[in-house]
Amino acid sequence: MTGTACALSISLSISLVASLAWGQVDLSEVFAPPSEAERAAVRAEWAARFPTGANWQVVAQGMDSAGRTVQVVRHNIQPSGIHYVAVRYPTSFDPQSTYPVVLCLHGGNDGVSPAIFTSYDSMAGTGSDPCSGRDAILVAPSYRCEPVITGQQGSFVSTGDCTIEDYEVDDVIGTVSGVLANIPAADEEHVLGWGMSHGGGVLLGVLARDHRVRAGVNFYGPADVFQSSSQTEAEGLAAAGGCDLPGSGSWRRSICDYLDGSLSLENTRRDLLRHSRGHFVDQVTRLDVHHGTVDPTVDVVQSRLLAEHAAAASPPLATFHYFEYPTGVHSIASLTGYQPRFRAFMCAAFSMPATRPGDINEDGSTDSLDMTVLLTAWGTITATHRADLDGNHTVDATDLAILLGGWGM
Ligand SMILES: [Ca+2]
Ligand SMILES: [Ca+2]
Repeated sequence: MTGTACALSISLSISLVASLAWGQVDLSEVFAPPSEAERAAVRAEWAARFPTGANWQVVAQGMDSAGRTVQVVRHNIQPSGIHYVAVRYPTSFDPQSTYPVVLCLHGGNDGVSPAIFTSYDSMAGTGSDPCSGRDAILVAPSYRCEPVITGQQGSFVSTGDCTIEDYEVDDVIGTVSGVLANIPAADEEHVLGWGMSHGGGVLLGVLARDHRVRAGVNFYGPADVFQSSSQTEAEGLAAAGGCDLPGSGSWRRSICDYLDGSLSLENTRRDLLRHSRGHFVDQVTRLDVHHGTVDPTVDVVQSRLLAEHAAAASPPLATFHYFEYPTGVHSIASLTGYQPRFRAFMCAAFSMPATRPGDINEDGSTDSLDMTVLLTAWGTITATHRADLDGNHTVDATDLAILLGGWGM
């Protein structure tokens, strides 16, 4: 082949790839169900990422209208750098006492303000604790590259690359580490959370990866994009011929990179799986899910699939409920009747019993069911498996010893 012909051939093949990527394309290959090997690869990547916070510093402080202390805290999470979190302390906070910790995970990509605590108050009905008399420490982390926005004291923008897939989950895990290390009154046996939309999806990731967070309520978060409505949407993006999408949390951006030719099929599917935490719900202990049937932003089918994954989990989750709302759209207020359910969940979570040694599935006893889970996972190297009882990232003899030590309890 002559040099000119060779150059022409390369040019032709490049333009063919580009012209094939956009337009009327069939993305079935991208959205085919994930394999166990793909799940294991994502788990392994998550296991290598279990950030801890450092240099916890209060950078702003004030009181809300009820006299509760609200802080903005700056700490370091590697490798993103500086991360900001809003914290609200209970009424008449006693540092010698202990309080549950409630993570409040916002939707969107535009940051968070202490107003999310007021939203939680109205959801819970009577302040931060609807029933048990225990007030809570509320924690609202930003996601990397976003601000914590306060009225009078300005905005505090977290550093980091907001276009990295699913690292906002790392930011929340690092926040949990920071809270437990720096607020002695935080009750490590009662860390729970709720999130909406993007924050609901983040919550699912946190619950699957960080077993210190023992209970959560997900309002219409993305849970499984390996289904036809996501494929149809992606093919619509391809047909439209271009993307202009925000940063963190969007599987759609990975599709755009795939269509641009900058992301391989394997890596595109990996990104989609990182956003499809329904495939990891077998690692979750207590979860409630609320979704409106006519949600125009996150298709209700995602929560239906999440419910299917939860029903298939072995051993089953300690508690799981899925609530669907016929006229519900993409707002909590539109989910008519959610409040009593939300309050009941929070009441139960505020008073959930401490974990028993070796009780992997948290059903109240350490027995052959837990042994089966442990032996099935034997040798797994992971930070994300419930059977890793001592948290050394491997399911091994030390975990077996813990289980046997708790046998029959
Ligand atoms: Ca058990
Ligand atoms: Ca272990």
